[in-house]
Amino acid sequence: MRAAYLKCHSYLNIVCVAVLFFGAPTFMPHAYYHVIGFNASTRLAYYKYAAVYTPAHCGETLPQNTCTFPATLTADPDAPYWLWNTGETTQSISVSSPGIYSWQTANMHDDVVVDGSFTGFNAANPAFISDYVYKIPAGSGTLYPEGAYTVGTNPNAVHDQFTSLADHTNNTTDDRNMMIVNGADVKNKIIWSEKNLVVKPNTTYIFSVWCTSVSSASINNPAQLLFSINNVLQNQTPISPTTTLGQWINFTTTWQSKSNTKVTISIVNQNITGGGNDFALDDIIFAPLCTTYINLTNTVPPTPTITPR
Ligand SMILES: [Ca+2]
Repeated sequence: MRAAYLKCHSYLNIVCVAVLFFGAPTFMPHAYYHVIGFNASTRLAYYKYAAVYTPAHCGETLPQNTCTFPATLTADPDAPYWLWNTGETTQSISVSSPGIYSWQTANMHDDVVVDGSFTGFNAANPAFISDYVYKIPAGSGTLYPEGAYTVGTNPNAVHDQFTSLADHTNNTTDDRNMMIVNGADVKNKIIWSEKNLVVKPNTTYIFSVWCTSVSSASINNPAQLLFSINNVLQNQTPISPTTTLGQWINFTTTWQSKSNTKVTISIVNQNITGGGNDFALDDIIFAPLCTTYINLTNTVPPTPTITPR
């Protein structure tokens, strides 16, 4: 590359514009270059690789280089979640040494759940089945008694003891729906299930759901949820939504499809106490697990000679 646009640190008292390089080294892709010094008499510019910043896509192996540490590694912002091999769960992480890093997420291109965000919910033809009784939203008494659900945008609008809170999807268009549930007093009733979803054999899938409690009574008595795949309960210990109302918590479990080409997935509740046990579900995903690797090296580039225009 013979020309490059250099980003400048604002504290440098130089004019940084498009600079023509003669004999400059090849620049690494996906990296920002920062001018860190300029000598007017020799017309030499000194630069360095800044923090590596490359949204990576599912399944890729990315060679990346930095000459300074710590470096920042950044995963695809559109992924539903990030789990780094360092144990961190933020989109970007800071690392202090070369090595192979990886982040794991669900490959949403192959998500098999139909309308897991409830955005397109159609009461006349829902994409899922439930043992709970569906109630048409009809004011603050809608979700009486226990064992009922509806789909809507505000729990408080369908139960006077539920709180006002927003869904997890946070989409800017269409309905911001969630599944709002008044927990039943019978164990293992299916809250939500989709049947005979087509899956790839010999593939690791992730089953993910976001959940929150929706009533103050649920702070001391939250739901106790279990994942079921092909009628086999996955987690031995029930998982409970947050005790902070409106704070969405993600639960996941992984499953190896082996020779299976179809799968039935369900969410059931173990809590049979009526007071509390009120919750909402959103953004249910069943998708192949995907790991993206970043091979981070540490090479100091040679200093270029520049000639101003
Ligand atoms: Ca939603």
